[in-house]
Amino acid sequence: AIETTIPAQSREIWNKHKVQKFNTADEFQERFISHVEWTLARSLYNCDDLAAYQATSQSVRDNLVIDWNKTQQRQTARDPKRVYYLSLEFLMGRALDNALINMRTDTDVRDVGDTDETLTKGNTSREMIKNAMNELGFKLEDILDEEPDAALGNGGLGRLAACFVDSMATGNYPAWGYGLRYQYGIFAQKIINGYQVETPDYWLNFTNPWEIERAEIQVPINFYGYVDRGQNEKSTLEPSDWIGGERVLAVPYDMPIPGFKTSTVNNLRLWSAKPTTEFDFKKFNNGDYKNSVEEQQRAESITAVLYPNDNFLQGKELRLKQQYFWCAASLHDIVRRFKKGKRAWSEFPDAIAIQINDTHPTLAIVELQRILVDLEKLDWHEAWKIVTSTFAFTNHTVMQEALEKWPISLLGRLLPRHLEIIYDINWFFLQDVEKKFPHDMDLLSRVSVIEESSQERQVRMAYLAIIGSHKVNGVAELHSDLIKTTIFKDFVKIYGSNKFTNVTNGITPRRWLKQANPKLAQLISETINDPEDNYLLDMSKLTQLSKYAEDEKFQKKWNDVKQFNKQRLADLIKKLNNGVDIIERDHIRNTLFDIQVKRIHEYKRQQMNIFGVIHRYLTMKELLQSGASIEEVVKKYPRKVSIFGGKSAPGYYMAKLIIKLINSVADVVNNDKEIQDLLKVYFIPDYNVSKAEIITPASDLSEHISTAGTEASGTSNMKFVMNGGLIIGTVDGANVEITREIGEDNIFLFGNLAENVDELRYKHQFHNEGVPASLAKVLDAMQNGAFSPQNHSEFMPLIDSIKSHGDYYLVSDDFEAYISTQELVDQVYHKDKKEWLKKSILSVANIGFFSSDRCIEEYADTIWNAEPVKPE
Ligand code: T68
Repeated sequence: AIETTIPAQSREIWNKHKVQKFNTADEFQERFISHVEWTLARSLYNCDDLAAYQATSQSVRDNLVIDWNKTQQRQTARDPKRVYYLSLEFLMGRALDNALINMRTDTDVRDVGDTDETLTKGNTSREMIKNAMNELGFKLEDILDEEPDAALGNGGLGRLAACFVDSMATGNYPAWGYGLRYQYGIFAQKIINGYQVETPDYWLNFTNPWEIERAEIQVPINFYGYVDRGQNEKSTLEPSDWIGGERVLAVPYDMPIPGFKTSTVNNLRLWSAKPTTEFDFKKFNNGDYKNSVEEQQRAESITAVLYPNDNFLQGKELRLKQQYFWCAASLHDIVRRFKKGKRAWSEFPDAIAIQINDTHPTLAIVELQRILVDLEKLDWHEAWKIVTSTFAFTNHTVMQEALEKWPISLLGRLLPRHLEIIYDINWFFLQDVEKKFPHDMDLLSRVSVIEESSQERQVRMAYLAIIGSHKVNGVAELHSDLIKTTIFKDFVKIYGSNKFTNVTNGITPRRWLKQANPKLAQLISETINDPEDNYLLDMSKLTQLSKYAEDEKFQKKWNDVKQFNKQRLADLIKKLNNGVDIIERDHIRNTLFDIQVKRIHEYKRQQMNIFGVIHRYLTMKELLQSGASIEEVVKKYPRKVSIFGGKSAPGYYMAKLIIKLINSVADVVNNDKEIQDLLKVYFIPDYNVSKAEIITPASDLSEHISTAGTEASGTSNMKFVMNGGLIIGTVDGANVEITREIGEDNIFLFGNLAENVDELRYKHQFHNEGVPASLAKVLDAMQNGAFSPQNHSEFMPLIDSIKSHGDYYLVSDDFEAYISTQELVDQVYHKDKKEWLKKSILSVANIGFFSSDRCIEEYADTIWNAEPVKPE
């Protein structure tokens, strides 16, 4: 039984007034209006789209909260093993449309004017709300557009966490996400004169209807201070007092996470920093009132802003503060919940699994050890066994510059007790290693959590995460293999290879198919005769599409959906381009949409893509100048638009220069009358989740062309294929498994393999063999100012990186293969449309493996040992 302070005789009254979900359009409208009047204090006379969005969201949230409460009660009563997903980033995007798709109502959803016969049983409430909104005088599409993205993440890692909470709720897992409630998410990107300019993303401007503040919960978090072990020189392994210097409060904000076709609603708990109500009276009495208030205000800065780096470490003190603040608050919460069950500490790992999303939450490992030893007085080794059986660690990168390391001096000052614990963890670990591999001093220094070689001694967070976890996983097969043979090789030797495993990433088909591509979702559900969209839960059902791959009638419908989505993207581009069309309406149908949208990074090689565009442009011009007719040019280079999008870290010079180059090339190419609109280039500013929902369904081709071995997985590759786009890509990350699933005939792979990268880099370092002629043509044009007439040297750093600085990302090694593969793409797309459509259909038919539901099931079975808790 669940505890309550309400006396038994009062229950009847509570039950009599039990809150109810809206189930019909009429009930929704009533709820909507009451929120307009009571929650927003507005009325019929001043309800604009924004207010309508807020009232709709509040109404939907009411329904979710009812299920949220029931879910929490059910989970408390059944007391299953709980899963906690710790991630510094949750790139959620918008919530309303997703909630409408996922939300269940208690009874069948009754549309306006529905009769018993027309009732769609158990389908989503989206259509019903749409009609109900119409009757109220609003268009659902406009209302949805009012919602700001919850952009609390940088890229793939943050979006993965968002897909995971969706799938954990859908799979009925008793699982919570823990993160930070940044007041500013990832910056908004403006393009001014071709350059990226960052502007703040103050997403909480108009209050957030999706969050529930739990102001009554305030977890004190300490920083700095010193450790006290009394007079008699106790060991650091014994309970110690950490006397804190600075204290702030952590206040949780909860976001309901509805599962699809289930009434399970899970929780995403985001912490916000607040000053303590304790007040420095000494300062106050000295007349320093202003200063004592200012000190308090500083507390809030901890959760003010998301660090805008993807795959790069910026070792700032405030970032480490964020990490500890969040780890400590989350663990406090988790431990408090565990203690309510009055179970033995030894059962902690049977009750709880904690997954850490990259190394950002590694301090949670140390914090749990501290709680168990210092506060709960457990023996060190007993505590450590509990800790390591509880945690598991996901790695997302092999790139050196992204591996987290914190200077000892900083960590010891901010968290003096934690540093002691880290030393002791390391000491016991190195003892074990020494026992297994006696006298291997090299090995000991290689695997030590403390890096001694650099000028400043540093804590290697990834090693600490490995030592403190029972499983370590990579995010695609190739990547999981690579970490075992490269960065974590020594640890495989020490622990054996069973500790290291793979869980290939996935994406939620609710957002990335049903929500982003309603037309395709409808065609699929009609074709495989699945009106209730059960395929979104069992994506193997998509294989039924295979039999229509060559069916011309079906191909036409398939193509019509793609045309619709391309038109939708063209409309968005027109809007972003000050109302000016980039692609003429009539040409959309026979223009290949070639898209690369993702964070801008040298390893992702947007530079190679734009060099390819330049190559195409120059060659087209040469053909024309040598007297070829436009028809002849079109044969070789059919119509194409190259679309880019993505943010650069604000301090990443080369990435910013790549953005500028793309925009400069666009300027020249788009205004060149001679090539008659056969080639267009466009950089979509401020790429984010809600734009991705429009961009992804519109691709004919998307580019996933990282240097082999650098992209851990990639997830947009999965999204594009799920939406019927083909891929041009390298043999990297999840591209490998995508190829295995959809068949190598249905993907355009090219380039050197990961196993050859070291050798190629070595070659560049010691023998400058120059670049291939095709690339030289491009680089020469750049150097001659073809795209920077005012400043011929503007793009020299990009040229030098290839010609003079070792071409670390191997652009020159892959360029020719890239160009010729692009030409192959052109030929298939324009000469053999049927073949193209067949590839597209077969790709979607076989993409089911990449649902994040499969991924979460693998985590649950092989790492968490957790079971779903199904609603009755
Ligand atoms: C991405 N990593 C991987 N990191 O690059 C991508 N880094 O291959 C993979 O598909 C994805 O993770 C999901 O597994 C990131 O997105 C970051 O954003 C990041 C953030 C902070 C610090 C370092």
